[in-house]
Amino acid sequence: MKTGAALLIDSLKEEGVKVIFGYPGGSVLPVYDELYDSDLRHILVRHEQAAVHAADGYARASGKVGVCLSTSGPGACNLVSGIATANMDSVPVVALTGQVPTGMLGNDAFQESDITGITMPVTKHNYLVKDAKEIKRVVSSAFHIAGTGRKGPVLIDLPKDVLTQAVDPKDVLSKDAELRGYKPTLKGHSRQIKKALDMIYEAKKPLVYAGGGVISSGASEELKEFAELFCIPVTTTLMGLGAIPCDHPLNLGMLGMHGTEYANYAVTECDLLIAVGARFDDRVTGNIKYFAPNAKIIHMDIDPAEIGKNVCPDVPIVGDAKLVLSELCKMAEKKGCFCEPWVKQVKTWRENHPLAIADDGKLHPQYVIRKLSEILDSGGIIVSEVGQNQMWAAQHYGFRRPRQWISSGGLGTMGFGFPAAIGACFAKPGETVVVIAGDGSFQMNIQELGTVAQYEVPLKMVILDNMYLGMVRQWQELFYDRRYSYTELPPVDFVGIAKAYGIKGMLVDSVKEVEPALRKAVDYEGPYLLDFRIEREENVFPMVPAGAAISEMIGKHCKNAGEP
Ligand SMILES: Cc1ncc(C[n+]2csc(CCOP(=O)(O)OP(=O)(O)O)c2C)c(N)n1
Repeated sequence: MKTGAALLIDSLKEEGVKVIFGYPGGSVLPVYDELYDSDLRHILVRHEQAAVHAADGYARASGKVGVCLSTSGPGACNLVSGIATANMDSVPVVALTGQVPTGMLGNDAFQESDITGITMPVTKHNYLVKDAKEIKRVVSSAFHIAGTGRKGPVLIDLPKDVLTQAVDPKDVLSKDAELRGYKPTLKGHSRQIKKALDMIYEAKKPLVYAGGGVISSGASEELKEFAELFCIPVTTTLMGLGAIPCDHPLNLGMLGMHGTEYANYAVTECDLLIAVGARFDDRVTGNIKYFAPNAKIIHMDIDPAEIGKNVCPDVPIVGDAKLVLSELCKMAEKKGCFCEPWVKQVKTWRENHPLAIADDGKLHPQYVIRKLSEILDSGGIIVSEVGQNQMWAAQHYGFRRPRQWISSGGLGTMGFGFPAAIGACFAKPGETVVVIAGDGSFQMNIQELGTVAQYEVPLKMVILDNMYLGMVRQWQELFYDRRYSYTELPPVDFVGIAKAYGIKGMLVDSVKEVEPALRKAVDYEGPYLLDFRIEREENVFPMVPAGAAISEMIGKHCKNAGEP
């Protein structure tokens, strides 16, 4: 006989799980008891929100499904922001939650919460298991759903009596990932692909707009091949950074609210927009009425629900980006650069409107990021928090490959970056992992310094410390007449806090210290925290004000990045 908890551990191992991030409590004690002598690695975080973000970071860095575990009630509820974060960015996570015994469901029992009900809108799918015989089947289906098609989080709620229920192995329902009604379309329709090709041949000013779908489908080689085949410039979303190397001649960097000037001009001028694994998010399109106003649109996406949601494409193609792009390349007859004047025009924009960085002897965050990029030779894994720090990192770090950039794009969850970076360290043990944080975001999950210390996670923590909730302050400066309502934060001795956990750190407040400090942190074997006291009222430019067209950027190519 085997208990439900033992079957759960067996099933996780069968799915190839090596590490899970979690936090115990009464209703999951049977699972923790099984973990006690299991060779599955469990990482004890300090808050359940960190467990799900760590599982998410693990998934984004590795391409595998990340797993987290919590108890019922408050533990499960603490997962919600993290599940919603993974959902918005289509990240494969399996969240396991304990639940009160089945006989008490619906009674408002101690630590009961209807977590399947609560997470229904923010999971790809969820399960409440009522019989231990089903555990294997449910776990295998959950992994299949999380990691295929448009990826996403799946929650499995496990009542305590199900975890303790003894089952005869012969009664265990066999795992069966063939789910009726769940069949993602992977191959693009050949007639649509042919139509897309005709449209590409007719275009004079084509542009690729690549999103996170390219990264999650592992399509970046195909994207490069496709762009090079026809010589089409590529702009990426925040989630698509790394899909094409930063120094590729056709790469225009990020578009949208804090995108490069040249990418936003290119979108506004193009006559054909080829969206690949991107969802026309409002942070990208600005006022959608003026987004790509002259362009026909080809939209490739694995999720049919994305097609026509925000824009109506001329050619929709439902399918996996990797397969669709390679099919496009295969079916192409006419190849080569047939839009030379356009490519030249884009190049001129790029040369004339570079991203600005001030050179006045003060400590600017962009400089810190560029130095980091230089020191790591644009390598490593960069995880950001949310706010200005995120946008500076996105703009100024030179990403070369997919899964090198991890950031909460869709939900913009402060407190995501630090635990997600811990997850990335477990996913990629040999890599240098750096979290870039604002002082506000870092304090949202600062307790995870305990996890970093306990497991000697060799994470490098870079805090761009402006003693403000910087991005909100920037909006108050620009759109609320500098009325800084509740966005100032008092100085914090982050180095002292790190020290209290036994972690090394250094405060940096001058330009000349930046490079040696970064080198010291990177060369150090264990975790290291750097607190950069940056120019307090630095802004992120260019910026498209909310509701404006993306061609209407403020703070354009001014030498001093501090002035709009
Ligand atoms: C959980 C959560 N609460 C509130 C916000 C709204 N918000 C977006 S950016 C930001 C300020 C971030 O400040 P900080 O982490 O110090 O970074 P900075 O912008 O200064 O780099 C806030 C409050 C959010 N994104 N997430």
